[in-house]
Amino acid sequence: MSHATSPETPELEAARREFYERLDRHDVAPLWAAMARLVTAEPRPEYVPACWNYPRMRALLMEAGGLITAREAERRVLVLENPNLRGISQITQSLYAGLQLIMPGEIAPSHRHAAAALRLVIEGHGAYTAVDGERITMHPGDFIITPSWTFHDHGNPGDEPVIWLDGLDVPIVNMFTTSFFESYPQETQAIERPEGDAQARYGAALLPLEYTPSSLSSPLFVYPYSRSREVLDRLYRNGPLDAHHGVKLQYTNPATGGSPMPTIAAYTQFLPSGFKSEPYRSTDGTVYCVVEGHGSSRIGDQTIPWGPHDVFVVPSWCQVQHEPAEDSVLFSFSDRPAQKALGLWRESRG
Ligand code: GTQ
Repeated sequence: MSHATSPETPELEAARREFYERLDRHDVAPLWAAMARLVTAEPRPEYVPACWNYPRMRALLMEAGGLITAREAERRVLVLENPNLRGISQITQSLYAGLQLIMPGEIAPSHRHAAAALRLVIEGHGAYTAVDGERITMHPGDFIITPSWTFHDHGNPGDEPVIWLDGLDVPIVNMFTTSFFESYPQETQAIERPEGDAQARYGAALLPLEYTPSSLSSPLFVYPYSRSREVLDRLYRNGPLDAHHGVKLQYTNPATGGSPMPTIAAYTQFLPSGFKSEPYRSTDGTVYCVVEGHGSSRIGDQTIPWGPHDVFVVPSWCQVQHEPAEDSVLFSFSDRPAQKALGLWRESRG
């Protein structure tokens, strides 16, 4: 390859240059000039570590609340754009993230799309998301899914603004050119089952008799924070603590044990005061949202401080170490199940 870039004679160099120009006119290019950037020895993310400060984001969201209605916007969302991927609505090269606000009395109309979405409720009470015929009341810390092609609408019949983090696999869907979108004929979808039906049917370590999954996604749409917080607390007390992750759990599809949706995995983790995690990296670039606590994370060669509801991103194969300044809970999501399904995922401890 060095031969290709340093020809032996000026005649050869000129001949090559003339050849490459002719190739170019035929929509052809020499692999040997592209090989090193095309097939890299290890992941080379084009996006960077970054953090979005929640108090600043909240103020901007509230401003948006005075400038556009949820109905007019369809979704009133501030998209978290990776500083190195501006203008293409990506927080990593495979994931989208945004902060959504719904004001008291508002409705975000029902629609469905090929892209799968998750929500992490950040603040406010009294709003709901309806998914596939069932309404879910949102509480801070709750993890909610809206799988691919399920109708979903949001409403806030309460009296407080409600804000949540959206995570979607839009860049994956668009990479495959498989995007579809459809509006529901009415503003809100028909309610077919009472609230709590899915939780009772699938969320109690029980399943309907001889249940066979009819989709690749979890039939359970909400994973309440009250339950996961209690589990984190109990597992912390019972130990042991994982040196790289503290107490870290993955949300699952109760019918399969797999991830709640085929493209995105989500995690919750407890980092006790005084703990410092050992260096870790994996190929799934990961979006974190601080549920509780303050601290900082060393991401590559940067130290990023974080507080409640801040969102930060750890790029693929970038070493991370978390250092909480008090007992902290981090929610995170990544495209790990998609990578695993394709045999690509790797991790390294140390
Ligand atoms: O709530 O349905 O942040 O469709 C982006 C696209 C949220 C949603 C987003 C969406 C939604």
